[in-house]
Order: sequence, then C-alpha cells, then structure tokens
Amino acid sequence: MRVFSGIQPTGVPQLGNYLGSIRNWVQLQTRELEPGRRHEQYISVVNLHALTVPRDPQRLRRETGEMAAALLACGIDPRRSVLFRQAAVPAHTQLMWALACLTPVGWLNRMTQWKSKLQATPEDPAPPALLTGLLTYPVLMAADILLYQATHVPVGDDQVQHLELARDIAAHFNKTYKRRVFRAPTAILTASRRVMSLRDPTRKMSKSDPVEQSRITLADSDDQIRAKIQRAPTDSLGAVSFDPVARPGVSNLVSIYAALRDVAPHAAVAELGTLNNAQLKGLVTDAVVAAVAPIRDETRRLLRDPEHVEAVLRAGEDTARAAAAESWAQIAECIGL
Ligand code: AQP
Repeated sequence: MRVFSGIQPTGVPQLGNYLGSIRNWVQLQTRELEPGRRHEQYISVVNLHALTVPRDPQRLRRETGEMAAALLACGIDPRRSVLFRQAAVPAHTQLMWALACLTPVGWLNRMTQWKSKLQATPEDPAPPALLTGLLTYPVLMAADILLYQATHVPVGDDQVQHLELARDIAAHFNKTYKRRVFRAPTAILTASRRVMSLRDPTRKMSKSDPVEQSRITLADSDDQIRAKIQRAPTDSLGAVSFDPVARPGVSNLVSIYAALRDVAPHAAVAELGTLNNAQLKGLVTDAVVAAVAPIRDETRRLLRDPEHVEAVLRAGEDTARAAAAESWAQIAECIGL
C-alpha cells in the first residue's frame, strides 16, 4: 500500500492545509491503514502545480524551500516519508501528457476549482484569463498519484473532485489499453476537511487569498493569531452551536477548536455551548496558539539550516525518481513509447 499527497508552494501553509491534510500525513507515518499492513508514504512539494498561477521565479524557489521546512517542522519525518519536489521527477510531466491525451476536455470543464480561482472578488475585481495549465491541473494531479500507484490519498475536501477525476482517468486508461495498469486510489479525509476563511466563512481558507486576515498561517505570531480570531465574523444568536449553514462564522470556530482537540464538532459544542462569542474566541485562540507556536519556531530553526532541508529533499528525490522510473517504464511500454 502506498500513500501519496502533495502541497503547492504558494505561500506559507495555513491552518486548513494543516488540519485538512498535513496533520493527517504526520499521523499516517505511525498509523496503519489496515491492521498488520505497512505502507509507504510519498509527500511532494508540487512546484509544477504552483506554476498554474504565474509567479516570480525567485519567489517560487524560496517558497518551495520554505514549504519543505514547514512540513518537516510539522512532523514529516524523512525516515518515514519520502519528501520531494515534484519538478525533480520528470516522469510526472511525461505521464501527465499521456493522460491528457486521453482525458476529454468535458471532464475538466466540470471541475469547480479552476472556476473558483477565476471568480471576481472585491480585492481582485478583474480575474485573470483561464490558462491551459489551470484547466489541466487535475490531469497533473492524476499523474502524481497514478505514477506511484498510490492506494490512498489524504486530501482536504476541495481536492476530492480532482481525486475522483484521477480514478476516472485510471479506469479510462485501463480500458483504452485493455490492461490493468492503474488501480483506483481512495481519498482519506479528516474531520476538518474544510476550514473556512476568517474573513468570509462561506469560502475556504486559502494560503494565496489576497486578504491576510482571512487565514491563520503556520508562521503567524501569537499576537497575529489572536488578532485574526478576534476579528473573525460571528453572529448575535447567543450560545454556541454548530450549524455551518445558519451560523458559518461560529461553526468555523467550533470546528477549528474541535479539530485541534480531536473531537467531533458536536462534542465540542457540549463543552463550549454556554460561552459567549468573546469566550469562544479566547478558547479557540489558545488552542490554535498551542498548535502553531511549536511549528512556527521549528520552521524558523530549519530555515536557518537550508543545507539540511536541501539534503532531505535530494534524498527524497532519489527515492521518488527510482520509483517513478520503474513505473513509467511499464506505462511507456504499455502505450507504445
Ligand atoms: N481550507 C482548507 N481546509 C481543509 N483542507 C484544505 N486544503 C487546502 N485548503 C484547505 C488541503 O491542503 C492540501 C494542500 O493544498 P494545496 O496547496 O495543494 O492546494 P489548495 O487546495 O488549493 O490549497 P490552498 O491553501 O487554497 O492553496 P492556494 O491558495 O495556492 O490555492 C490539499 O490536500 C487541500 O485539500
């Protein structure tokens, strides 16, 4: 069994990345997916995906290293996970091309993520044009997963549609070439599969949201965390309850608290139910600070030792390239290359 997941180096990871994915990756290093069966785990800093939003090369390089440092600080252990930069393994793009050549454009048109990236916002009233890379992003993601024959993919809710597409592409490939080359990967979701923006709790928290106030990052100071939670919208309906539709702001705070306490949101309400908004925000702040502060401090320490981070990535890339080359050789043979 093999776990694969990735994260784009598009800024400092935010609380949603952590609670929806990264923490799961860390836990999967010591948790069995099935009793008695061990698995390998591949975690990629997907710098090719980050090109779908054009960015300054220096910044991309810097943020790629910073993302790797942040993942190590969160607890990704190079002895238990293969940590690598996507662009260091050329077979990702080779397979992507092979898959793109049999993926109907209609399948990509149905994806919602590229549409949400092009939505106008008050901060960005004129969204950019749709570029081919943004449309074909899910094909590259399918290639990432299928290249390693991943059986399980821990992701947040926003990536579930892309994972379903990867399953469809795998089945379509097998049918086209009349060989069971790929198996269907399964999503692993956490309870906090969608952490919402602290500015607009009807949108998901995102590391590249132009509004800083919308997210808590894993580099925020205690004061920044406190200020952001203080200003998060709530409502005047009184005691705390969990109802994401009617009370999106309060429910987002409840689910962040619940995730950090490892309980279900409804269980957290039993503890928080009698609090007012200020008291709720105080408890959520304490829980977030307790989780973020050690990661922030460890990331800072690792950033002062870039040679170590680079060495970890290079070792991961050797392993990933070897696994990918073996897999690509079989695929290339199957498709007649
Ligand atoms: N708000 C969220 N709640 C739960 N999970 C989330 N993830 C992202 N946002 C949330 C999960 O984090 C993993 C890495 O995401 P990504 O960097 O590959 O891309 P993304 O999903 O587009 O995340 P961002 O933060 O919104 O990045 P930008 O702003 O660059 O687009 C994924 O498993 C994702 O589901």
